[in-house]
Amino acid sequence: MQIPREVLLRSYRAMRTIRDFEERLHVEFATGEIPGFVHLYCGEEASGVGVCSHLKDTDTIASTHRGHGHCIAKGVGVDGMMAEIYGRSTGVCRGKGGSMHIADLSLGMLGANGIVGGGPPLICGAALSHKVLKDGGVAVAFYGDGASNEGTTLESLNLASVWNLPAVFVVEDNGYGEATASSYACAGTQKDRAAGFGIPYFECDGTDFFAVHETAGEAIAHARAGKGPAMVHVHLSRWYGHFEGDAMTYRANGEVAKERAEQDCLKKFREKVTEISLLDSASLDEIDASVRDEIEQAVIKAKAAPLPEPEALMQDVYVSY
Ligand SMILES: Cc1ncc(C[n+]2csc(CCOP(=O)(O)OP(=O)(O)O)c2C)c(N)n1
Ligand SMILES: [Mg+2]
Repeated sequence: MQIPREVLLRSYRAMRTIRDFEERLHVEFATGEIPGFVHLYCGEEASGVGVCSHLKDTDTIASTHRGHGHCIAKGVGVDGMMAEIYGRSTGVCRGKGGSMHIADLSLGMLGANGIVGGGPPLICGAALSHKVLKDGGVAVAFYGDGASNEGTTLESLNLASVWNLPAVFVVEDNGYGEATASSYACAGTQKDRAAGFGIPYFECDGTDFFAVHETAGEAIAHARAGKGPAMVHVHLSRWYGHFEGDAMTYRANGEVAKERAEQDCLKKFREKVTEISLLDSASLDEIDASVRDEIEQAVIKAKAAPLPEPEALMQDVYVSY
């Protein structure tokens, strides 16, 4: 499938933004200035971006505890995200959510989620709304291999299938749930699980933007056409610990270094697009420089922003209709 130039440029920018955002957070978190927990998406960029490259603002996604990449891929601005992670009042959730609760409903980003397996049920609700309202929208749940074992996820697959919902289940399989290998913790296969609920199954290399784009495109088109849910099993790797501070003693020596050297989605993207002259290096270099500056500014602005006022504590607790 021929991907338009502006989609390629936008997707590269989104992947580069996620990478730089995460690499910078890794450094900033170590200073102790960032409250709470941070889980980095570094290494998994092509998945969120490849999937979201098919979505509009009116489509819905639900994310995980490792949610920064999904937010950026769905168009949430880095200034508001960085401020949120620093707990500042200028944050996208006014500094009250932090890393694991970034949401922007105006962009169809229902939120990062500290509850493993919390996204799939939300997506059934969102997909039911899309179906009832007949707005042509699709709802996508990103979840991990660990979350694939949660009852909530399996119930959601069932519900989405029996209600024929426009829902896409994206299993981001990075091989580990915390320190436990998925080869140990996941019985059977994701493919068999999808088949068990009568759901079409797709799978792809999550370090190759083009593979994710093509595969997710088919799954999303299936759901958008009213043919019911689909599952996309994305194989990828996380480059940092489960959370910032995890010593990763459960990974083999050199495992991550090898993945960084050989399976870097940004390097693969650049090699492919320049080799077949879809884009030139200069345009990619320009994006790199502009993103570097954007992230730098986001950190400066977040650090300078005020914390929420005490009076804000009870605001936004309940929704008013
Ligand atoms: C319901 C629930 N159970 C357990 C946890 C603790 N926990 C947080 S992340 C995680 C592992 C999730 O693994 P996976 O779904 O593969 O996502 P990954 O971290 O690999 O992106 C666990 C067990 C939780 N947050 N929520
Ligand atoms: Mg995992």
